[in-house]
Amino acid sequence: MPSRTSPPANAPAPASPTAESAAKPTAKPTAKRSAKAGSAKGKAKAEPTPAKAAKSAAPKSAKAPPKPAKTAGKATAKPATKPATKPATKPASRAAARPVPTGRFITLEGGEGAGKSTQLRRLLARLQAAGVDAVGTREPGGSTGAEIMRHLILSGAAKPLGPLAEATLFAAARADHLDATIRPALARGAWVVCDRFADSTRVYQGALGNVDPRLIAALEEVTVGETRPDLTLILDLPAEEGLARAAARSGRDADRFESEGLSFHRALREAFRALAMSEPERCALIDASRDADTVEEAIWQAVSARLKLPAARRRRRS
Ligand code: T5A
Repeated sequence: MPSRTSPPANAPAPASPTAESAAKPTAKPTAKRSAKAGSAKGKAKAEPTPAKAAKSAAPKSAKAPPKPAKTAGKATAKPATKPATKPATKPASRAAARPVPTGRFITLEGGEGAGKSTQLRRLLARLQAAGVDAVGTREPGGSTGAEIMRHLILSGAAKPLGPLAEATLFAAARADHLDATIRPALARGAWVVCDRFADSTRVYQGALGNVDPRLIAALEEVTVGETRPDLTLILDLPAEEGLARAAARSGRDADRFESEGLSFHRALREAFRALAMSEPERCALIDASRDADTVEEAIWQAVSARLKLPAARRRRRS
């Protein structure tokens, strides 16, 4: 378990007012997720699979079934002077309001080479050390079918068809990923950390590809539905830095989107920043130009402040 220290005192300030310092707890889980847990599809392997080892670490509380509602029978045993309706209805309504056990859904977004994959691994390790059953996954990909589509899209084979076709391909891959990997994990109470998600379609195909926003919204509605992220960490750094990092990485040629020009990547950064500003409750803008340890700590602060970690383990760490 990486036990990392606080950021150095001279660490640069967060990049914007919505950045990690805006630790406004928004801990409400995303509303009723239409989980298709337990389906045969749910057994499909996600890639990458860094979180397999964490399966047994699920906090008991996350899996505990809701307590049964108090029975209305008690009310009838009360003296006749007391109205029977109050005790009979109150426990029932409390039971109805009790949430179905569900995990949390965190997404990492940002431009090329921003450090999403690096930080996903680090966040998973910290969540697991905090006693959370945490699963790492990515887009495009994360399920058998979606990984096939990843290859198709990132090879550039679909580029001649245009951004609208690419948006639908990303959406189709996402639908499979949600059904096979994300929803089953959330339904069992796991936390899912995903490298890119629907915001990438909004930005790459929507904002930059000029695909009609109504189509982007409709695709999101149909594929994502209620499985919206509880927290989106947007890693922000100048496009030049991100591209330099991606290029310095050995053993890999530039893919379909990395090979776009600098102006594309600058516009990309601005679109992600605008997204963070437009949804501050869900999004935290993280200054990703700092060293990896400092970025990791900033992410951990944002996650701890906005989502409720298992209390006992969290106290032990501090
Ligand atoms: N896409 C995706 C769409 O257009 N629409 C969609 O709907 C979706 C879902 C996916 C592509 O698909 C597009 C967007 C993408 O172009 P990908 O291969 O998954 O392609 O690529 P990216 O998601 O862009 O991820 P990258 O692998 O390029 O970059 P990361 O994950 O952001 O960065 P990472 O962690 O691999 O780091 C890059 C290098 O920098 C170093 C790392 O060691 C590594 O060498 N690094 C740092 N160096 C200095 N300081 C730090 N803080 C560092 N952090 C990492």
